[in-house]
Amino acid sequence: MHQVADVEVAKNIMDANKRLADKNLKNLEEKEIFCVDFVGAIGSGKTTLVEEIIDNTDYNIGVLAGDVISKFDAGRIEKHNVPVVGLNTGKECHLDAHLVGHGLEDLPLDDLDMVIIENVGNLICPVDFDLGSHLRIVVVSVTEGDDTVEKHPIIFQTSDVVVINKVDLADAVGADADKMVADAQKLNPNIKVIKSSLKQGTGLDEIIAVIEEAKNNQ
Ligand SMILES: Nc1nc2c(ncn2[C@@H]2O[C@H](COP(=O)(O)OP(=O)(O)OP(=O)(O)O)[C@@H](O)[C@H]2O)c(=O)[nH]1
Ligand SMILES: [Mg+2]
Repeated sequence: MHQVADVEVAKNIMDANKRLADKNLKNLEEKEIFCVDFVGAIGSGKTTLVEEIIDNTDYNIGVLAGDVISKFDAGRIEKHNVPVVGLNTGKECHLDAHLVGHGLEDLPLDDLDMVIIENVGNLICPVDFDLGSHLRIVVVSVTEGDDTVEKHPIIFQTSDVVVINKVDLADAVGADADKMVADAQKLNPNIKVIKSSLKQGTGLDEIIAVIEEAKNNQ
């Protein structure tokens, strides 16, 4: 009996989140704003990637930066002179569409053509929570171990692009980045896979090109 109730609660939460995600997407599309959300492991390079995209494109970008309790990432992004809202999840390990909806209210949407959302670092919890974006990019790095992709299949099956970052450190940590590429492609034949070293500047052009293409096809 208890089990049935648990499933119902989870289903209701998912349904409510989906409705709010659809509302966020409609709100963004009415203003012709493209939205990309970054998920990925803790420390994999999500904020670094957001910073690089801001600095290397001409889009009018606004950012929603998710963090559990701090505003560290929002503070970093603010230094790049773009509007940013820090979203604290408290004890939660993921953003949800409700929080994102409120974050969007605090961005100057009329001045923007792109919104970037950085989720809390986690490869499991964000999976079930659509936020209303057009493109989901999952960022992992070789320093998490080259078995990271095969151990967390669902996030790679539900994302559009995977960035395998910190390839400059692959030899140092004994990780095989090409294994991670193959694992991602096996889990999701439709996923676009990009290897990068944001530290050394490799892979960034390809990531920006993928975002640009998705934006043009919006
Ligand atoms: N060696 C190396 N370090 C990198 C690379 N990309 C990012 N870093 C470093 O990795 C650390 C974590 O990067 P962040 O961008 O803060 O990672 P994050 O995914 O936003 O982290 P959380 O938001 O805490 O989950 C920072 O010290 C970055 O400078 C890379 O390609 N190579
Ligand atoms: Mg970050």
